[in-house]
Amino acid sequence: EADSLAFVPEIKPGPNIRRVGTTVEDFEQNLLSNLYFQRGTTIESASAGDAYHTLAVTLRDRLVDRYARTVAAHYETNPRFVYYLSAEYMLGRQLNQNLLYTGTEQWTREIAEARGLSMETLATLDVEPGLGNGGLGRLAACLLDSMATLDIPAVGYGIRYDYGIFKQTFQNGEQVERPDDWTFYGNPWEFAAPDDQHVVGFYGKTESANGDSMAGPRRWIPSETVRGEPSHMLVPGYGTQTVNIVRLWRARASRQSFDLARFGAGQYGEAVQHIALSESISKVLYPDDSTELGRELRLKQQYFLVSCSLRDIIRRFQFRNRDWDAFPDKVVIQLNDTHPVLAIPELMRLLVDEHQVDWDRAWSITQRTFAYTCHTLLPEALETWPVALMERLLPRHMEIIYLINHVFLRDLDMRHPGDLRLMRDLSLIQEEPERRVRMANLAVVGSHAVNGVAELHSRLLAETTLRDFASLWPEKFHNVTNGVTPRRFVRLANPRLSSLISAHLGGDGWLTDLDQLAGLEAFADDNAMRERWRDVKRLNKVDLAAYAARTTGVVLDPQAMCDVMIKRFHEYKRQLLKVLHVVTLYNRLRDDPAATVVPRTVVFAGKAAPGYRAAKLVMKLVNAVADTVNNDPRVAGALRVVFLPDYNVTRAELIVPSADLSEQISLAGKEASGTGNMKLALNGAVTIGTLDGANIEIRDRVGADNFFLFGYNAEQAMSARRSGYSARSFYDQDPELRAVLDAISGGVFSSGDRDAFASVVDSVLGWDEYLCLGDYRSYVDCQDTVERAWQDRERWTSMSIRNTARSGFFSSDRTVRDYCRGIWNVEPVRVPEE
Ligand code: GPK
Repeated sequence: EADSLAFVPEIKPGPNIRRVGTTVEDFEQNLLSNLYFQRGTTIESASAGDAYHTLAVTLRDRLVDRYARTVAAHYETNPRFVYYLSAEYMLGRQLNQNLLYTGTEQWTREIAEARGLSMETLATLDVEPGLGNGGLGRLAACLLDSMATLDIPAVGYGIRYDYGIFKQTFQNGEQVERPDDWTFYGNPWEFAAPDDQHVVGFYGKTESANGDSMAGPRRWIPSETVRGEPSHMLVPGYGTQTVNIVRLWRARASRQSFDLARFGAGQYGEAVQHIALSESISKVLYPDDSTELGRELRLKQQYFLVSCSLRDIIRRFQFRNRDWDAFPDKVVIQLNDTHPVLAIPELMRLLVDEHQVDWDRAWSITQRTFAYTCHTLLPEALETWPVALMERLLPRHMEIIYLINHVFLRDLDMRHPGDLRLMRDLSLIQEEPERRVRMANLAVVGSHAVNGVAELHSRLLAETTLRDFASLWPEKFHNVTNGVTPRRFVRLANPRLSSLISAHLGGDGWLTDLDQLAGLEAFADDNAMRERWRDVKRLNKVDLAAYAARTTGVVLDPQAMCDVMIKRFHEYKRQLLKVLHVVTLYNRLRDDPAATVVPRTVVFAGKAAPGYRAAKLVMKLVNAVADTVNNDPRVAGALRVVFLPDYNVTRAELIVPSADLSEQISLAGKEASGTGNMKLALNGAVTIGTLDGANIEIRDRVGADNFFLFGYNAEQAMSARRSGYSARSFYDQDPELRAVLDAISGGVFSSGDRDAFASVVDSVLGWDEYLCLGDYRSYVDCQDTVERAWQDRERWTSMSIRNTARSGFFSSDRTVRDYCRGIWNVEPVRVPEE
């Protein structure tokens, strides 16, 4: 079968790039014409779905015009491209973004409302592609947005999962996962290119192509193939003409896979079995966050992504270039964690076996091409794959990995003769208890740059997890602190605050130059500003309360402090510590209903990996505590707890703008960076947090006076265990903590059932891996300080304003600039308007 139809997706400069109209009349004409010709209906008979779909393709048309000019400019310039390889993208809804980026928001509102259609209705028809789990996937989307905004030539490569991250509901307080069939009604934002497939091989054997050297060239004869079918979505920059793309691969069975004979014989299941098997590769996103998952299908997914993307990258390179040595001058491939690290042996294979480049030259090209971002320190998140599985699934890649390892260890032995400990630790192969390939080691050896995602994380990577590599190649190691896009997480999520900011800064230049937020500093103690700032928060909270009432039935008080903990459920993030605090407040109120406390709404949201029992039990505890608290008249008006189901980008855009207090309470040294912390600070939430991840940098910038700090620092957390940490001693010595744990284990939140949460309490009283009890007193006291600060309304508002004013650094535009300067060495390419 032909590899592909050799369709070349490039658009060359020429007279055929169209121009979209510039008036509201043109826009309305485009809408009517698309309704008629694309949707095949008339204005009289159009449904809301027709309207949505038509609007989407009309906006897409406008972006196509920019995209065509972008590709033409790239063709002429032949610049170095960033290729971002990521198994996850959490793009968020596209409609409101594209209305903003094309400047058609107002027109659309007028046209829609004249026909009795609200923008809110249209927005709810827009489905968020949930092609990721959490921070890592959302970071990928923020970086794409910023690269386009900064005119960086870039393509994002990923997998077009049929089912994204599961939909979360609760039954008896327990998480229930339902499939996310996100394209059920079609996806108007994407362009499919079924005539541009790549063939991907698996299994089979290798044989020599000339001579017997493993250094190749060798031939790999796969025994199974599937096709990768691309589609792409447009990634517009804000305030610029650049439109990049994110190209997503979908697995398709080869054409001969349908068994007509069996179907004819009535064996309908068997007839399509082969198709189902092949297509299972891109069927579903693995819903695991920060845990390694050794499943064959997962490894196939990873290789599928890598193989299709590299073939595409090489074809794009060859379109304008011939000499392989120029490859790293035109291509930098950023590996988003270890998931796409097979790209390293795959590029070696393509160069050596298919393009006759000799090994040493290929290795130099490969190392100069790749850069690797590590997103964790948790050992359980560092991927390794059994050698036996790799040998079976990807026999040629395994040979290549062995050879890379051989050369690497030989050089290592020359630099550090006889250091067997070093060889064993740095080897790409782990020997005990089972031979496995260490993907992080492969990534470090095969890349010219390795980065962590916040200062502390990058330091700890170099001092602990990747210590020996960092001493070997100190120049490879970088820090690039994460960031978030202010377009989505301030302008789109929080239009009220955005207007207020623009009014005080004299325009919306801050949206592409977030350091301008510093101009708000001058108003931090201004009474009129503080009044308006509070108004914005209050109105946002009214919106949130309406949503909470509609979806959960829980009634929230917009005057209460809105205390939010929104993130994946994971033990290291310590939702449990937050629960201990909530129960503390509850106990205090029950003991003394007259106690003057600050009215507070605690908002939780987040998903847990379906197989992560400990996290799911904490989740159930949150729901149980919420139920008890919300139904206890003694605490009504003082404390409310709500768990908003199905946290995703859309939900984040709703919750973040109403937050007063941002909970960033992971055990120090565990959260690589965090990015929710940045979104919340930018929206004027004050953080209560540990010295972990980017919290440290947030506190450095917003100032210690505008940040509530508690708990162990990373060094203390690491040494606590060595100095005989005993969770039990905190329980014994702290009556308030004792009362909290006794209430949970005594069945206060489980209708008297003492077994329901016993394992939560036992595990925290026993080993307490994440030192919840050790940090409890410091946390609860700090929360008391928060309440005193809240009672000084004016002062709190000033703190809130200063959080926004001083968080400009956390724009993902700055992150992308850091990558450009420190790692990518790429230049922007301006796309002309005409
Ligand atoms: C890190 F290792 C992982 C992972 O598998 N998934 C994921 O979302 C997160 N992450 C970190 O936990 C965050 O601290 C960080 O901000 C985010 O990646 C982006 O770097």
